[in-house]
Amino acid sequence: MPTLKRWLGSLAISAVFVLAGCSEGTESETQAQNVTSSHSQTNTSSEPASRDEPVTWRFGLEEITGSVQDAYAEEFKKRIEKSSDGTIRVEIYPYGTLGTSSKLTEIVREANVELAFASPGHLAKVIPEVGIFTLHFVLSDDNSINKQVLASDELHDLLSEPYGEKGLKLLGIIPEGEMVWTANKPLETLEDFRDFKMRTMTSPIVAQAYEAYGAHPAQMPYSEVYSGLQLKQIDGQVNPVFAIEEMSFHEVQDVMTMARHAQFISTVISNKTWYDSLPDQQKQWLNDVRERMVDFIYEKQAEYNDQRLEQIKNETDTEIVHLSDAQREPFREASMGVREIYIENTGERGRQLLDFITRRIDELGSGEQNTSEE
Ligand code: 6CS
Repeated sequence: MPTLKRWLGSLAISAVFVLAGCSEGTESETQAQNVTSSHSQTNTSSEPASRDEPVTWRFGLEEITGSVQDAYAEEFKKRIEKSSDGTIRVEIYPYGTLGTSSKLTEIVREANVELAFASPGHLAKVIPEVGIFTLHFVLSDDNSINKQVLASDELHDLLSEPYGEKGLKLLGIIPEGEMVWTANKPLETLEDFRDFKMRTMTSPIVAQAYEAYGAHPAQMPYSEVYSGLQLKQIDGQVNPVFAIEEMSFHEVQDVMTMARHAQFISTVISNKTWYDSLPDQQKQWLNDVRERMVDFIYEKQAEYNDQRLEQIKNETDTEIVHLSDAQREPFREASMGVREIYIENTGERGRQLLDFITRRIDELGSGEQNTSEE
């Protein structure tokens, strides 16, 4: 019973977090310290001590084993270990072993872990510009268009300064699937959101998106969502299908509403000083691998989301509601004010990011090509 197994996994996450008395951003240092102490025998500097002692890159995930982030990290590990002929080893730390998303970012900034996922829904607390990826109705419904924009050098260049100022290097912008609302009723109109307690990730800009719909957003870490739904502390949550299935959220919710309002986007980060001081050869392996993994992860996330949707349809009586373009329109209109809040928070850099993404999505959507980026 894979669902039960995964649920036990997520129960273990909650237990670890509750025992550690942590919440997103206020968690004790203990779990992060464990990673350094339990690997005190491992060479984590960038220079291999000898052929017999490879360097180790630790990779922290915000998701459990079997997730999209896990698929990325496993493939990254395979490719880096192969390119480096075993002189680099990658150790993967799934969600629950190091801490919440905010904690992961913190330990990468402190250089206690070399690589991690950092999703904008949490990371925008630290880097407000990255909140661009949490805005609704910005990206295209067509992921081949999103890929051309999100993997472009121009977008990475616009984000590298905000990441760099926080001691981080942006290594990849990763799609994880369309965001889907879950609740015990269909969410088809703004009226359905009135006074609705919607769990969101922990950055204020994500919560503002749901305030604009009339909801009461409740920001909480991923590990607390299942129990929050079960105990009716929250009425609903939003995540891609693969995550809804593997975290068993559909087991405590009756309806999934697909409004195609946003993609779940995550980013891969490293400590900037660590990255800058990598030997040229290692940096090249890293950059070659991450560039070549773009197609892999677009395909993999689609496969995971499609498979898990089929599983939910076949194995549960979850109701699945698709909003029509006409039904989406009031949400699109209500979301526009949040773009102004984003620009107020981020100034000129945010405006440039928003202009760049919306312009490129429009151009590509209307068939225009900018050959300098493709
Ligand atoms: O909802 C969240 O908090 C999380 N959702 C996913 C799909 N990945 C990581 C993130 O922390």
